[in-house]
Amino acid sequence: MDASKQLIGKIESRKARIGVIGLGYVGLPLAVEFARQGFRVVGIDVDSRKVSGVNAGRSHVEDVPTRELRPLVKDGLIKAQDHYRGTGKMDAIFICVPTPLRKTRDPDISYIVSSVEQIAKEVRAGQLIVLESTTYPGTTEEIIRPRLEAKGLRAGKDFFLAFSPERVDPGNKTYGTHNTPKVVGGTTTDCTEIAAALYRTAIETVHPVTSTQAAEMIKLLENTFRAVNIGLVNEVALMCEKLNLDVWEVIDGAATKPFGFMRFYPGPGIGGHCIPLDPHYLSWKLKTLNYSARFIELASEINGGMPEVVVRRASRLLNERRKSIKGSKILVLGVAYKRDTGDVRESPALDVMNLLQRRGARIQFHDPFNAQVKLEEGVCRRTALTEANLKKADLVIIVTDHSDYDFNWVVRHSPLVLDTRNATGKVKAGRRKIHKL
Ligand code: SAJ
Repeated sequence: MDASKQLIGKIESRKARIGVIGLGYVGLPLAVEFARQGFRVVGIDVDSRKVSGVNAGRSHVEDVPTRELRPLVKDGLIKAQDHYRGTGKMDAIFICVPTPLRKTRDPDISYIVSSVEQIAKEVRAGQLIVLESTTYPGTTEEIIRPRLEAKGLRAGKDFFLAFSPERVDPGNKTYGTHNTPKVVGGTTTDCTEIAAALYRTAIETVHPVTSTQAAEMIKLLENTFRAVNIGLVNEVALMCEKLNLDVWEVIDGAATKPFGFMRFYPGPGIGGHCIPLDPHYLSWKLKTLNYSARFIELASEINGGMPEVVVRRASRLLNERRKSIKGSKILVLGVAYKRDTGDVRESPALDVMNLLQRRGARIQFHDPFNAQVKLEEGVCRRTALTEANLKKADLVIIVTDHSDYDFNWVVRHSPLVLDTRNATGKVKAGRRKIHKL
C-alpha cells in the first residue's frame, strides 16, 4: 500500500501519532483538538516550564482551560517534551512556532528553520509535515522542503508537506480552533488531501487550496486587509480633525450602509503580534521580487504615526490650559494592545508613554491586567485607579478601552480627558472635559 493510503488509514483509525511543535496560543489548542478526537499527541516546546506544566495537566494558554487539558494528559493522549528525539515516530507534525520581525522589520524565520532542521534528522517516508506559522509566500517550498529532502526523500512521493495558516484569535469566545475554517495547501494534491483529511477529523470546515504559496498568501491577505483598513480609517481621523468633524459620527454613519462597507476604528496605533507584523512578511518578499507593496508601507507609516498624533493632541490640550507636556502629570488608562487582554506586545500605549516621557511628562498608568510596564526610562508601576489619582492628573488619556472601566466615573473625576478609542461616546456628563481623536 503506498505511503499516502497508509497514512490516510492511520488518520481514519485515529492511530496516527501526532506531533505539535510550539505549545503556545496556536499549538496547545491544536494539540487539544486532535487529542479530543482520540489521537495520541506529543507536544514539543523549548520552554521546559511549559512542558512540565502540560505534563502536570496545567494549561498556560488562556483559551485552553486546565479542566479541558488535564483529562487528556491523564488519559495519555497528550504529553510534552522539550526535545525533538522521536519525531521520526510521528506520522504528522505541525509546526506552530513564532515568526517575529527583526529590528530591521525583516522576517525572522529562525524558529521555523531550527525546528525543521531538527525534524529533518528523523524525517521518514509516510510522514506529513504542516507549517502553521505565519510567513511569506514561498517559505514552505523554499526553506522547509529542501531541508526535508536533503536525505533524498521527495515531498509528495515519500513524505507529505503542506501549509495551513493559524487563525487563532486569543480571547475570542465565539471562534476557536475547532470552529474556525481551516485553509490548507500542499506541495502536491496528495499533500493537500492528506493534510485536509487530518484537519477534518478535528476542525469543522476545511478549505483546500492548490499550493502552499496560496495558503501562505491567504493568511497575509487577511491581516494586510486589516492593517490597511485601519490605516485608512486612521487617515480619515486626521482628515476629520482638519475638517473639524467627529470621525466616530462619520464612521457610524457610513456603517448604516448595509452592504459594501466594513467598520474599522481609528485609535492610538496598532499592536499585537499579528497585524503590525504580518504585512511586513509580504512586503519583504515582494521587495525581493523588485515590487514595492505601497499600501502596506503607507498603512504602516500612518498606523505607526498614531502615537505621535496622540502626543500632539495631548500637547495642544495642555497648551490651551497654559500647561506644557513637560512637568504635567499624565495618567494613561490601558496599556494592552487591545481591550480585555493583558498582552502588551507592540502596544501603541508603550509608544505613547515613551514619547510623553521623552518630552518631560510625569507618566502614570493603570491597566487591569498589567501591574507594571517596561518603558525606555525604566519600569513603571501601575497607579491605583482612584478618584484622587484621577483628580491629581493634568490629563487622563484613554489608550485601551478595557470593559472593566466605568468611563462615566473616570470622566466625572478627571479634569481633562483625551479619549483615543471613543470609549466615552456614551458618557453624558462632563462632555466639555472630553476630547476625542
Ligand atoms: N485596531 C484598530 N482599529 C480597528 C481594529 C483594530 O486600531 O478597527 C487595533 C487594535 O486596537 C490592535 C490592533 O489594531 O492594537 C490589532 O487589532 P485586531 O483586532 O486585529 O486584533 P489582533 O491583533 O488580535 O488580530 C487577530 C488576528 N487573528 C489572527 O491573525 C488569527 C486578526 O486576523 C483577527 O481579525 C483579529 O484578531 C480579530 O478579528 O479579532
